[in-house]
Amino acid sequence: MPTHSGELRDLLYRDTIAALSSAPGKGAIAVVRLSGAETEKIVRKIFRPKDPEGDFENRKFRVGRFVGADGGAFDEGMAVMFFGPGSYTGENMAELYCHGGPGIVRALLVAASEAGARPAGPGEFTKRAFLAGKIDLLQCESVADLVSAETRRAAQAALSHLDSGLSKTLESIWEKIVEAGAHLEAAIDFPDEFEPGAGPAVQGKPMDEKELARRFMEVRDALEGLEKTYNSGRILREGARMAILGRSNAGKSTLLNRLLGEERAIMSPTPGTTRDTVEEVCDIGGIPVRLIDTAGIRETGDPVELEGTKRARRAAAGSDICLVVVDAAAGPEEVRWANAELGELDCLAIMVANKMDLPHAKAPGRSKFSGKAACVCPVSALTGEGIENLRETMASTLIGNEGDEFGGNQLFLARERHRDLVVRCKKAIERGAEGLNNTTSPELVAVDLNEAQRALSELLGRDYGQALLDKIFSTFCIGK
Ligand SMILES: Nc1nc2c(ncn2[C@@H]2O[C@H](COP(=O)(O)OP(=O)(O)OP(=O)(O)O)[C@@H](O)[C@H]2O)c(=O)[nH]1
Ligand SMILES: [Mg+2]
Repeated sequence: MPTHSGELRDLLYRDTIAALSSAPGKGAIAVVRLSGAETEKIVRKIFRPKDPEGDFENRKFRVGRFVGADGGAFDEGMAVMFFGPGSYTGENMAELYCHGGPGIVRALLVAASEAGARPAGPGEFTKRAFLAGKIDLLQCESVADLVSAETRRAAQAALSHLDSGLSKTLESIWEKIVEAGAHLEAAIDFPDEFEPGAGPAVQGKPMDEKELARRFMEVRDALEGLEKTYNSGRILREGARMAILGRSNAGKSTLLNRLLGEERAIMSPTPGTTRDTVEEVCDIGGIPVRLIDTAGIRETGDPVELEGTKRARRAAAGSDICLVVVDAAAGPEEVRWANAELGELDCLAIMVANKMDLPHAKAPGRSKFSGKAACVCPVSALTGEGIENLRETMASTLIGNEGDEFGGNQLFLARERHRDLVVRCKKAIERGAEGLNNTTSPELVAVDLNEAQRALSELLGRDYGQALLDKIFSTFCIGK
């Protein structure tokens, strides 16, 4: 991986940074991190080891006391050195473990600062790792995603990016584009040989226009496969919104409480109980889902209820999927009502046939909602029957199996930046393939291929500007 020398040199020789890496506030233990050329010198000034005869060894803890500029000790803890270039940032680094009181942390940061460190900016440790060529830009982004993952599954998706899953897939696409570029270049340099079956020998068999166009389409399909994973990736990273809609008294609030496992919303036999929307995040099959309980929809002259109904529709419009709750004991008219009243929402829906514990309850068979097929989940929000199946249906409807396409690695595009660049690359490849099929001059096809390469390059962080770095790292925690 290339190092990014200019900026790196500045960073390496100018300053050593320090920051609290654990969460701020009171805790049992806090971790302060340092990185930069002066790290060891600073640690020796602010940490007095219990075994003064010993010395720092790479990645080995030492017990001792933290001291301020006046030489007074203020805490007991541990220090560990990570010597470059094998460290996270590639520079000399240290982690100091102190007791997690805000007073101690402040004193330790002041001591580090007085000894020559400056406070780190957001994500500056990871930025240094990037500039030192230790990790690529996609991996940097996955570090931030890992830190902010709300569920185990979201963390797994981020981890697969950190393990270079996405980088490797993109690298293999890059290589195919470079190979196609070499053949195209040869066609430009030796135009007479750009005939079917002829052409100069470029890395193995020569390629004619047809073969090149076929290769272009292969690349295009791979990019499209990646693009398709975006919605699922976004949902895993940012969470999904799911409004619970239905007629008054269908059991929406009871369902919300059942899914949350706590009595969050008020439930009652009186229709019109829920007036305003009630939101809560829960883990559905590893996906962070914001459930929004809404006011029941019914004809009413009550202005508060009318406003509640408006808010319910607004919540539905901003949702990834809606749960349409119907009272299964109220007859088939309930489903017709749901379609008539909510059909204009035009959103993906799961139909929840509630109150299945009642003697006359009957769940509708396959259902359509807003003209689209909708899964029907028979449940009893009261007893919990069918809730596990509903959870599974919610998870599979939200994420599907797109992530499995890449060798079962659960690879997802999780950021808009990634999706946009994949689409830009795909479009350029499509234009190139079209050019080849229409026997456009190879020079023009080469322009498209260059554009595809530029997009991939930007995605992999080989080609980046300060603005992009600032944007990415500004979302990081300080200390990461
Ligand atoms: N038997 C049975 N009763 C249920 C079930 N779910 C909800 N109920 C009852 O139906 C009534 C209405 O429940 P809520 O959860 O308040 O209904 P809602 O859809 O939120 O109603 P609004 O907020 O008024 O729109 C309450 O008396 C619940 O106990 C169920 O699965 N089985
Ligand atoms: Mg309610």
